[in-house]
Amino acid sequence: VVDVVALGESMVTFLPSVPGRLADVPSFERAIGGAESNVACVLAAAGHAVRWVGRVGADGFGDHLVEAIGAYGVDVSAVRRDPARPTGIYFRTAGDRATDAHEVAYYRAGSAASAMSTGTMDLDAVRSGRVLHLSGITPALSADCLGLVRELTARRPGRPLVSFDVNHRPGLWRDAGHGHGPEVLLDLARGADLVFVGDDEARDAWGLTGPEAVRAALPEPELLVVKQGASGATAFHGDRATSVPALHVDVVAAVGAGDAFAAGFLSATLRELPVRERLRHGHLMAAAALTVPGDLAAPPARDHADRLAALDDTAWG
Ligand code: KDG
Repeated sequence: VVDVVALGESMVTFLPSVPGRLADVPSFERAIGGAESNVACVLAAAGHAVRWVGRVGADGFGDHLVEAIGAYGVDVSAVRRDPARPTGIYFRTAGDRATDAHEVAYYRAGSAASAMSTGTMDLDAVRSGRVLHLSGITPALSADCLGLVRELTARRPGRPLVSFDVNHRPGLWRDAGHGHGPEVLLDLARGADLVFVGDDEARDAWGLTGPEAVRAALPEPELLVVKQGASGATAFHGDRATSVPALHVDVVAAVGAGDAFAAGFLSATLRELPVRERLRHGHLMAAAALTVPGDLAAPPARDHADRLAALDDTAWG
């Protein structure tokens, strides 16, 4: 039995050789990106049975994604290849250490993944896990992708536990003619069982300030995790709230940290650990991702992470 199925667009990512404006970077190093497959890779590295479902082109970049994600131990057998559309790619600059202000240039409009729909995906494979992990990036890609995510977040008996990371990408929604991002994302989040959202996203998208305001607007999910950047995260479980401070690390690049956090929280959720330890596993995985330039870092081994997560509050204070 698959623990987690993650569905979404993965892209070949190009990381800059030097800091500075995109216009000035002379060369880039190839890596892999994609919020949902990042979650899948971290979960697989942490010892879970994971499947990533997506669409890539019948091209070399598609081959690379399937091979690289597969090499993490993620099942890629349900990934579809599109002979007519390319694999999405993106370039980014190195963030300013203090503000993490960086540029991102996507080349993904009309990509193979933007043609994900209820008709082009194997829905049995998509629903084959205990958990289905989705994000708010997919519905921004096209009307078909939005339709697919609506179908997967519809509350139906027997569906997997639906995990949804809001991942608001204003740049993608600005170009999308099929919906207003903030409204669509709130609506989709209401259909999920477990929701991750950053307090900055909730403020910018929904005008909500502070974790309690987010919970008041999103009472439906059984678990709601509001990430508060460097200061920590708060999980609402029913009407109980649990907050855990984040680890203080020397940040190299924040990209991928939210995905690693989700993977750590999901891993501990699958193992039915207490909510406080789920948050700590999220922070531990995020700390690993924060300290490397790419999206993905090798996560701490499970027994090591368990020991760290079980330390008392004075260690985590
Ligand atoms: O969370 C990291 C992702 O943002 C990155 O890999 C690219 O999936 C991506 C996106 O659509 O922004």
